[in-house]
Amino acid sequence: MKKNLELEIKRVALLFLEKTKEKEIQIISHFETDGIVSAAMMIQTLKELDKTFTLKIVKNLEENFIKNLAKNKITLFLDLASGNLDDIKEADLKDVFIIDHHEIAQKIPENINIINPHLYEKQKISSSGLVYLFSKEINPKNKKFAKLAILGMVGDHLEKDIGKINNEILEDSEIKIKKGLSIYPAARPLNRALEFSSNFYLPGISGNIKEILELLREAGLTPKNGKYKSLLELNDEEMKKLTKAIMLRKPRAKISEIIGDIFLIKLYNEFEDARELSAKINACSRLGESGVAIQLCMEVPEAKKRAQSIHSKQKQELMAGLKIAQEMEKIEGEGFVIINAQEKIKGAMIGTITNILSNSSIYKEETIIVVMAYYGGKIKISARNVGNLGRDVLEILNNIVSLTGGEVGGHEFAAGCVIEKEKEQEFLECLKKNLEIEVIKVS
Ligand SMILES: [Mn+2]
Repeated sequence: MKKNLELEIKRVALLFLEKTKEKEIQIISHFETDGIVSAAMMIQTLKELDKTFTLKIVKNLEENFIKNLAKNKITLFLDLASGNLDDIKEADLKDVFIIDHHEIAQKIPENINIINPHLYEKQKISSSGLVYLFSKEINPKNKKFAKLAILGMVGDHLEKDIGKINNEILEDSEIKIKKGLSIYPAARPLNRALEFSSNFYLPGISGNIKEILELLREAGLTPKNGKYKSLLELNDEEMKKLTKAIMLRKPRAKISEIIGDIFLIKLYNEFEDARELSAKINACSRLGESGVAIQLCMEVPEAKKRAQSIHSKQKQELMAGLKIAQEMEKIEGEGFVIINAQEKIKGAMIGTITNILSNSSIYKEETIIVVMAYYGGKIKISARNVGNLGRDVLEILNNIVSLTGGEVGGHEFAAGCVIEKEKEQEFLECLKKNLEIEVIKVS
């Protein structure tokens, strides 16, 4: 018999309350937005129930970490663990609960209660969405957390395909939705946002300051005291004009990529773009300050400034890294460019930098951009196609890593890998060969 996700949440919530009557809970959650938001909702739910708990935020779940967890407590995993069922079984933990939306890789052991949409009609829902429904089941008053569930949904990029459950959560939440261009960062002056957008590519316009100013003028937007409005400050009329100007110029651009919903979430009594909040949370976590990220979600007064300054510092570092990437010597060929930044740019940043470069007009469409940088004792590599056109970069990286060793992830127009440091030259040689061979083939 096929069970229903919502009924299962109800059953597991009741069981959880029963099991935790006299036992301490240890919560383990993931360090990015979805996990942080899940943890923030869960600890507030448990506090109100007067439960005793501990919380650990981790980047990934390792076998040794699982082994060392306290056996006598109730263990609750959020936004992770679906792929670690064998390790959890080995660790001999007594009572385990998992609320997660990642693929289930192994057989579910008997003592594990798992809430995971993959077991049902596969709805796209974030872990925070599941935690939200779980919390609301425990106490209907927890409806107040709905905005956090939406933040987690945006953090996991699930906002383009909102299903039935997410729609219900949206209805519970008091958030504002601004329809229109989905430029990010939406809070930056438009000329700057169009120049350095990490999600929005318009051939001939993105990154091209002269064209951007011309486009803004056509849309009737002029700077006031030398400053353009941000996307969030546009009124409906201005948004329409700007959208029209962009569409007229580039009829080839996909509408779904250009227009979307911007979710504005009220934290500390101010509405803020969920993507920006998510970036703040991730900036804190990456700096090892997950505690600040959680406090931000709980609207603890001290956390607001701290998160803001961490995020600003990270943005400055990103801009500096982008400048280095643009100015340094590159390996360029027909249809590709390789930037081997080594220690000059932080490995954690190259994904975003590669995104921005591929969304600018520096390189023509179909160009493959590969950025490499040292990352701990290893090398991190990020590859993109300008304009989401051209060869499958995931396949290219897979081919090379099958020779050099390493781990690959991503999809056809955006992929990345991590390799050992001593493989740097071998990787570069293989990459060049791979990219050049294709040119000979097509010409
Ligand atoms: Mn997630």
